[in-house]
Amino acid sequence: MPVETKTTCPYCGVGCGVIATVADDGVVSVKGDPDHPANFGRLCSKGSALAETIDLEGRLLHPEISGRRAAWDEALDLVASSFSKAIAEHGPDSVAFYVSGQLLTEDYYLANKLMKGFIGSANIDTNSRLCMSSSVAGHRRAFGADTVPGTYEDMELADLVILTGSNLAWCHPVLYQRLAAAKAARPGMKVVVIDPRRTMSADIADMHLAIRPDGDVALFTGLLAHLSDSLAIDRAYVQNHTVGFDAAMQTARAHSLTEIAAATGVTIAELISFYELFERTEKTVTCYSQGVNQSESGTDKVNAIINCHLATGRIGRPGMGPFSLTGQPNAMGGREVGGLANMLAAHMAIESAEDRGRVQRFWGSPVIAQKPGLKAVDMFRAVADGSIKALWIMATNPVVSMPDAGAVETAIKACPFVVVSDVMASTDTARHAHVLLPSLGWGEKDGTVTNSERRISRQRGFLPVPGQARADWWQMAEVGRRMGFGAAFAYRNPSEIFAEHAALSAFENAGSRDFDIGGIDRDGYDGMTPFQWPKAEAGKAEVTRFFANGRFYHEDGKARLIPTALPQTDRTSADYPLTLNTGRVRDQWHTMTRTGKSARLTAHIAEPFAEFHPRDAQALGIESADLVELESPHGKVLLRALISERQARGSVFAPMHWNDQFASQARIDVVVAPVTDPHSGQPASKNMGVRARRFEAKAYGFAISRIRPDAQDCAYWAMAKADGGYRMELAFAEEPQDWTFWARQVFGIEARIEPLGYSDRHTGDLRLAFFDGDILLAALFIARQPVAVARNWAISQLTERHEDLRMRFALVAGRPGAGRADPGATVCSCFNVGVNQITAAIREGCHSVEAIGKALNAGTNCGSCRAEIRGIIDGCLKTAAE
Ligand SMILES: Nc1nc2c(c(=O)[nH]1)N[C@H]1C(S)=C(S)[C@@H](COP(=O)(O)OP(=O)(O)OC[C@H]3O[C@@H](n4cnc5c(=O)[nH]c(N)nc54)[C@H](O)[C@@H]3O)O[C@H]1N2
Ligand SMILES: Nc1nc2c(c(=O)[nH]1)N[C@H]1C(S)=C(S)[C@@H](COP(=O)(O)OP(=O)(O)OC[C@H]3O[C@@H](n4cnc5c(=O)[nH]c(N)nc54)[C@H](O)[C@@H]3O)O[C@H]1N2
Ligand code: SF4
Ligand SMILES: [Mo]
Repeated sequence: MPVETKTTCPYCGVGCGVIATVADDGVVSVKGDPDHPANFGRLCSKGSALAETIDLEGRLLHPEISGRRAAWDEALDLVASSFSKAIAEHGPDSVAFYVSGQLLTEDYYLANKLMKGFIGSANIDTNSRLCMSSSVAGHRRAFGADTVPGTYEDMELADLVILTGSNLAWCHPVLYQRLAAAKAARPGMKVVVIDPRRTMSADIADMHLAIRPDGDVALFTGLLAHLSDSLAIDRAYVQNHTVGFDAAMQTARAHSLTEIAAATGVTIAELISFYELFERTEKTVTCYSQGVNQSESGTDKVNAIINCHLATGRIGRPGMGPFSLTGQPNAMGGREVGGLANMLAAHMAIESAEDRGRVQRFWGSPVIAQKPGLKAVDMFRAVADGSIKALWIMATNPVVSMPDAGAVETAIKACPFVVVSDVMASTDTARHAHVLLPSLGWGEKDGTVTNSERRISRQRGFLPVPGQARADWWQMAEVGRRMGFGAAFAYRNPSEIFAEHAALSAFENAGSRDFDIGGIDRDGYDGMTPFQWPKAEAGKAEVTRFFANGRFYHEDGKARLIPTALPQTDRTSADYPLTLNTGRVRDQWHTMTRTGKSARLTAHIAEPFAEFHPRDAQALGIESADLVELESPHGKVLLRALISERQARGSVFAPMHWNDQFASQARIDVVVAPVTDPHSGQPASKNMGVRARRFEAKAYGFAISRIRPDAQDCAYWAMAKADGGYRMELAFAEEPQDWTFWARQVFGIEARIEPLGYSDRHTGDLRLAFFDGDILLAALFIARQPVAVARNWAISQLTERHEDLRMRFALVAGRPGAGRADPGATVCSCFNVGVNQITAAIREGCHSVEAIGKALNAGTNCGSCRAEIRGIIDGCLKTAAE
């Protein structure tokens, strides 16, 4: 009998419920959980592909010490003794944990407890510093606590939804679909997208404001002034529940509309129509994500937005409110346990002696951290200057994701003792660990996560424990025990940890703190169904929104409006004249350690790229598919040029995902400066001066290979998983002396296998294929220009049997045989439908997303590609009309 397990998706903060089924033969399949209130059965492309990412290829399956296999006891003893020694010799602040919003709440709770209550330092910070900390700081300034007031349903109930600095269609796809469905059902609803790029999210927008980088403070400060001029202020709410209105207003009034237009790059006409729309629409939700948080003015952006909602009393009521969309599956859980260096557990404040005393009493701990610890960027600076002697990195890959990643890598390499807990054996960070600890991954581990709307759901294991992997909480508890804190870390399972976490949330609370889940069913951990906090009392009807009736968490119970001065936003200079913006693509997750395993997900975008406006590209002499070097004072990357009108002039966009496991030189954070927001310490990952230059390649290449290629001596390579093997893009500054020899090395071809080849001295074209009987082992296509071979067709040859010589020659000719059209780059990853198939269907009369769905199935499963399909249709029809 197949066994079904209800669990939660391990990717984004939407927190979709997943049903995983293990069939009798052990094969796993996943589908959306129709009963889960985040997704009601939907999943996006990444969630739908989860079953393709749980194989054991590349997994770390046993502890390692300095690269050799070790027993758990030896590894844990070494970690505990190294940390204890550093603390004894240099004090508690000489050690640090760098953890992650992808830990489960139980793991996170223990890491925080060990560091703040037992080691006695607050040097625990997390990748949430790079992600949500400006929202946390903004919330705390405005509300007195890190509270997200609204719920997902508010986005469906609103008459106006503003997406600022959020590419919802690609980054919170199921929420985007809920929004699109609500708008389709109620066409009067308006959507405004505020983003320097015209992203896929703009597909459903009534208005797209192509804001200048970091223009948000100006935009919302201007809005506040407009609301006051047009008498849209809710005087009673402001009077009864807020402080600081006059000061905020004074700052807002300091700028004319002309100044706001200049600072935002948005025309006065557009500004007025946006401001008037906001003014007249009471039910407004403003959603924001990294375009807001990851900025030198990130916290001010958050407060500038919240100011407008407080001033109009549009908060905490159905269909209204500011809404911070969290990125990671457990960014919220991490905030609940106080995983940031400047927080205490259960939303208590490290600055407050009373709170510190309370947490210490509850834990019965020997010490409690007295002051905030080092925030991520400062933490790695302290690693670099030698003041951190022992560092434990868990569930994050800072050598890829931290700004100034080159310096971070150097710091980690020089650190006397580095522990990395990960699920994968080789990552850019793991390669520098002294001790590597194998963790349980999704589908194996058990615990809870909290999504963007404060909903706590269970992640449940349904797979056998692979090798010697162990849960992250267990690793923390074992080290705690070995450091001499046995009694406080004697947990047998995550359920006991969760019960303690819930009890702390209720401890001496009585309504004084927002986070209270004291009312959970203590025996119900295994059967827990998703619930939203607060849940102070068992069984009581849930209050799912905060602040409709005031009652904020500052001492006087009032919210704060914060004056937000216009920041300096231009980071370009004569030497670095372009603005670099970085972010995400639809089908990859962060540093690709998991999504990079799925050929289907990789097919959407298989290479790292730099996206330019056509006129900038022209001025730089860059053509589509050229390679381009991006450079800042911190470092350099080499990426494929992508030219599109979606990009604003003067700026370039590059994805954050690619790293040394997948490309030669594409870690974009090597280029990003370690500049941070002064309030939150969050890095400004989206506004950076760079210069771009076309890369002169002597030759370009494309290759497919049955085994993972080991690229050598080439300036550029980018590798991706493909059905039946790997695909690789290549470029050479110098041509190898002997292509056949080169190919044999890179693709591991035995000497007995003779190549089938074709070369044209005149054009420089060269093709080589290696067959073992009728099986294709590898093929290499070389040209002086970017190689024009049909990629998906070539890849399909890896799973084809090449029985006769004609078929083998067709491959070397680099052309699909008769009757075998090339599907083109994948658009729909659920049904593997390529762009050429879609354009063919459009030519045959399918002029809507629905018609394409009927003809090709594309867009009918997860729906993540619907915006792209619409774009292709619009493009084709426009071309046809011209
Ligand atoms: N597919 C996919 N989904 C993900 C993730 C992933 O890796 N892949 N990661 C998850 C995580 S951890 C996070 S944090 C979220 C992030 O989700 P998002 O924040 O939606 O994603 P980003 O692409 O980082 O940035 C969003 C947008 O901000 C815009 N932007 C840049 N500068 C500015 C500015 O000054 N003002 C405004 N208004 N906009 C600006 C960018 O052009 C970009 O389109 O995604 C989550 N979901
Ligand atoms: N330039 C630029 N940089 C950015 C961003 C940006 O927009 N632009 N975004 C920032 C943001 S918002 C974020 S959230 C970060 C994300 O950056 P990271 O956190 O560095 O990225 P991930 O790839 O998610 O890293 C997670 C690691 O944990 C491992 N892992 C997976 N599951 C488990 C588990 O259960 N236990 C353990 N121990 N390990 C596990 C994975 O294999 C992987 O190595 O990047 C930040 N960096
Ligand atoms: S939207 Fe996609 S990635 Fe996010 S939780 Fe849902 S299925 Fe997972
Ligand atoms: Mo994030």
